[in-house]
Amino acid sequence: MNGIETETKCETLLVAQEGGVAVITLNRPDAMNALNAKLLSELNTVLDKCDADPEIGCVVLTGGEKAFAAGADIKEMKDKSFADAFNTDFIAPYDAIASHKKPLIAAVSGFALGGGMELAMICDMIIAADSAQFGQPEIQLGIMPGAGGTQRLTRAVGKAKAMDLCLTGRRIDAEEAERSGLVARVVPQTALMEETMKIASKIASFSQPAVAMIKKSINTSMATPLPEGIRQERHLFYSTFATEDQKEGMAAFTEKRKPDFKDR
Ligand code: DAK
Repeated sequence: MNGIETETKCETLLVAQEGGVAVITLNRPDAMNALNAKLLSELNTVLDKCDADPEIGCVVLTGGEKAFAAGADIKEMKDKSFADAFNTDFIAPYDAIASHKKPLIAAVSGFALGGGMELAMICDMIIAADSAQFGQPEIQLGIMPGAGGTQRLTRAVGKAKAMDLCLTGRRIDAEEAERSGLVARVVPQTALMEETMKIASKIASFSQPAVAMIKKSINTSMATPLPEGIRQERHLFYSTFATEDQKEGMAAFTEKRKPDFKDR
C-alpha cells in the first residue's frame, strides 16, 4: 500500500493510490453517495493530504456504477431552518474542495445530481461514462442549487442550457453533456476508470509546478475579466522560466529524449 492509502481511514470514502495518482471513491452506496457533512469533511481532509504529498500529482474522484452522487443528503438537511443554514454556512465545505491545489478529475458513472453535479463541476475536468446522467433537480424540492450550480453550470454550458436544466430539473445524458461543454470526454462505462487513470497518470508525469500554474490560470479565467486573466497568465508563464523543469523540458526536446521532471 502507498502513503495516502495507509494513513487514511474513512467512513464514507475509499482511498487508494496508483503511482502518482490518488483515487478517492465516494462510498455511501445505500444512499446513492448522497453528500452528508461527514463525507464532505472527510473529502476535504483527504484532499488536504493529497495537496501536502509531493508523490501525488493528480487526484481522481469517483463514485459507484449507479451513482457518482445523487446530491446533498436530503434526509440530513430536510429539517434545517434558515438560521441553521445561514449560521453554520453549510456551503463552506464545497468552497474548501474548490480551493485545493492538485488537479482533480471527476470520473462520473450513473447519477450526478444536485450537489453531486456541483461537486463534479468543482473538479477540474469531468470524464463521463456513457451511462452518466447529470441534473440540477433542486427546483423539484422547492429549493435552488446552492453549491455553485447556477454559476459554474452557466459558465460551462451557457445561459440557455443552464436555465433549462435549473428551471425544469430535467436530466441530460453523457452525450448531451459533452455536446454542451460540461464534460471533457465520454467513454464506455466499462472503460471509465482505465481511461481516467490514463489521463491522470499523464498529468501526474508532468512538472507539478507547471501543472499547478495551468490549473490556477484556467480557474482564474472563470473569475476575472479577460485583461486581468491575461495579466496573471503572463506572470505565471514568466515564472515557469525560474523552474529547473523548464530547463529540463526544453533541453530534452533539443536532445531528442524524454524529460525527467523533478517538480521544481
Ligand atoms: N439524499 C438522501 N438520500 C438519497 C438521495 C439524496 N440526495 N438520493 C437517493 N437517496 C437514497 C434514497 O432515499 C434511497 O434510500 P432508502 O429509501 O433505500 O433508505 C436510496 O438512496 C436509493 O435511492 P432510490 O430508491 O430513490 O433509487 P432509484 O434508483 O429509484 O432512484 C435517484 C435514484 C437518484 C433518481 C433518486 O434516488 C433521486 O431522485 N434522488 C434524489 C435526487 C435529488 O433530488 N438530488 C438533489 C438533492 S438537493 C448546499 C449545497 C448543495 C446543495 C444544497 C445546499 N449548501 C452547502 C448550502 C444541494 C442540494 C441537493 O443536492
